[in-house]
Amino acid sequence: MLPTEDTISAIVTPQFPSGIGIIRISGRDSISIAGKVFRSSKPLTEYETHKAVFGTFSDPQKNTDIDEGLCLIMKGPNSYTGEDVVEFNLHGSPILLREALGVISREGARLAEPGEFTFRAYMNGKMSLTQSEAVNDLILARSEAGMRNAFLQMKGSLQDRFIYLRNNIFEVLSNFEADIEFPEEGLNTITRHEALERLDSARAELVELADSYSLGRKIEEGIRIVICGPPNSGKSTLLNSLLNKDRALVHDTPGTTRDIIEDFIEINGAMIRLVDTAGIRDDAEEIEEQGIRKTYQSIKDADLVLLVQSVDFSEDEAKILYKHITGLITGSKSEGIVTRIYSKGDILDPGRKQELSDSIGKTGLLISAKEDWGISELEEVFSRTFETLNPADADGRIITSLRQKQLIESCSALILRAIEGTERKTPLEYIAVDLNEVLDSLDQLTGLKPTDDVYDLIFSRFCVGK
Ligand SMILES: Nc1nc2c(ncn2[C@@H]2O[C@H](COP(=O)(O)OP(=O)(O)OP(=O)(O)O)[C@@H](O)[C@H]2O)c(=O)[nH]1
Ligand SMILES: [Mg+2]
Repeated sequence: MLPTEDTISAIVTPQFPSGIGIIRISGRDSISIAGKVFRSSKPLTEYETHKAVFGTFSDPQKNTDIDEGLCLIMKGPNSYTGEDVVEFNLHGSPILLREALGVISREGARLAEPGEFTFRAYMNGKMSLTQSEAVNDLILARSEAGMRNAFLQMKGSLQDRFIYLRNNIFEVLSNFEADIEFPEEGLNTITRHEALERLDSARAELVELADSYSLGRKIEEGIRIVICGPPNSGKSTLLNSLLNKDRALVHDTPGTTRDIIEDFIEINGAMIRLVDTAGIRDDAEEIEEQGIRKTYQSIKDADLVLLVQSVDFSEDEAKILYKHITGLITGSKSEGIVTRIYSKGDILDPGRKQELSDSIGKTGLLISAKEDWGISELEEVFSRTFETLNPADADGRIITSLRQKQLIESCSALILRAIEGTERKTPLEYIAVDLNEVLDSLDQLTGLKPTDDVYDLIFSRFCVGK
């Protein structure tokens, strides 16, 4: 565990040339250290808290001025960390900022470890563990959906649910304990039946939360959309067109793409991982064959498969391929996961184009990557796929941390055992043990009961300066 008594400091903005760069100091000596390195019209201690002060940042030992800028003093506990915090807004030169940080550290502030400011915020009760985890998710968010989920969790959406669940279970447990200690006195305020109902609903919510993890990963890592089909059908051209850049080689030789090519786009707030694959055919040579095996694996892992076939491709062969591909996808998700894309629509004359478009109806999509039509309709298909995966009312209650998932799963397993025990009329003492363990796990989740490895487990993964 890191010490929390000393004063720490770091550059908190990215280190490349920019308009402004910020250095933060936190800890009990932060204002006195700031007073040694920053000159303004009156001593820093005489300013009110949360007031920006203009002045000169200098090196007191060398007696040289380094920069002009603002100094913001935030006295604890009304600061990010809960301690006295000082932030300098200087010019965003990495060399200048490093020199200024060197001066601050020489005057007594230790260089902060990754995530140490947020660690202190947690240790000082400014935020819970789930909120701290959300801070990092917010910084690392790669899509609007991820950002929104993280923001709501940082504001406490998940925390509130855990507290609600804890209160519910605590009440059930208190009733059971009253029954154990004073069985004659009828102290319990809720019936067995009510207790069971509460445990059931707590468990249902925990199961839902644990299940949201796979969506949480998808929001962070992107939903997987796999482009597959026969060689030369225009898969790589479609990839490039969606990405708006020349990511993959395109050539009229069948078998141009032999390996998996991945890239990301954000569409309507959703992060999408596009996967281009080697064309599928029977008579492939050995290297191509290896590529096709990778294609099959990608299809199995996909959230949506685009089966791309040129409009002049034989419909009989296309049907066989469609069957083959849907056959690769097992389980409940095979429904509606494969969308047929009829590519190179531009090679058809207008009459034939209309005819084909009518016959496809809603079973697929006619596009031309060359002439750039049908692409926005395809993007709408992506958005719909994301929406079906991401229920709109789940805002802020999609978990993204494996730590949380494991603790939630252990809670729900213990509650299930308590429910079964209650139903079987197991002695309440045994059930109380399980419920106590649930409370313990919930406290580890929220951080109410800090464990020794909490810094290593959570905060060390943050960037320096957060
Ligand atoms: N007319 C027309 N030609 C296209 C279109 N899209 C792709 N092509 C052409 O079709 C050929 C094959 O394109 P690719 O994108 O390399 O096809 P692929 O499916 O990735 O092929 P493999 O990687 O070999 O499996 C190239 O000559 C492209 O220029 C389109 O929308 N219209
Ligand atoms: Mg290709």
